[in-house]
Amino acid sequence: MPTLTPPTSSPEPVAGRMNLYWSPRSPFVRRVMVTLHELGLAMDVHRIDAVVAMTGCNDGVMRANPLNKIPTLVLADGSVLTDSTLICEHLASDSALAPADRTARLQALRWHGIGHGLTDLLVLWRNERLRPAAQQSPEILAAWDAKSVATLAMLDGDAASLGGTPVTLGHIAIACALGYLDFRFAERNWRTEAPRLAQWFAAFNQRESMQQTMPPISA
Ligand SMILES: N[C@@H](CCC(=O)N[C@@H](CS)C(=O)NCC(=O)O)C(=O)O
Repeated sequence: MPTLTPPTSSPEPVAGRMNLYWSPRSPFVRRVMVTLHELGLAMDVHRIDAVVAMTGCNDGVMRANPLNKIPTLVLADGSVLTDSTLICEHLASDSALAPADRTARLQALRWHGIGHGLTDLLVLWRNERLRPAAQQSPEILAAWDAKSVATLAMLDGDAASLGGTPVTLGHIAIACALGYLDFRFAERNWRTEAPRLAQWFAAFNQRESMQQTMPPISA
């Protein structure tokens, strides 16, 4: 497998380039990075390492994005995009990742929405699990469990379709959500719940874009 030179990285934005507020552990950032790799644009982005938390503010991120979220993409002309879905759709707008055909596009959007929604749910679920045990809500934890089970079952039914269509932003969003399940919910063994989806993911996960964006093993 060829080794790609990683995109440049430093604590400060570089004028005249695309600058991405980035972390290797964020599944939302990963979706943007996979999209950049699939488009052959990964080398064009300057990464700015950003540690963020719901419980605080990162001054550097806040200067670009008052919502304090990553990914935040600052385009070469200084325009700022503040949400992974918007960023991916902007990057892919003239490419096959966002098909022009109406039916294919609708399917891609649907998968993009479900993949993003599953990621959202998993991140919130993990945040709840990180709170002191006495402050965690058993109702919320049970509801997220039920919703994730239902989402995986739905996606398992779409596995043949996912495997049978060219790669879109939807495929990327679902793959990044499943990658996050492996990263943060390793004990769950989701593959027994969704074996056909697991088979699709095993193949998709071999793509260079996925391999180059694996989250680090350590916490
Ligand atoms: N809807 C946003 C969610 C991004 C998000 O929540 N990112 C987390 C890191 S994984 C974050 O920036 N958290 C910091 C905060 O909420 O202040 C997107 O899709 O980009």
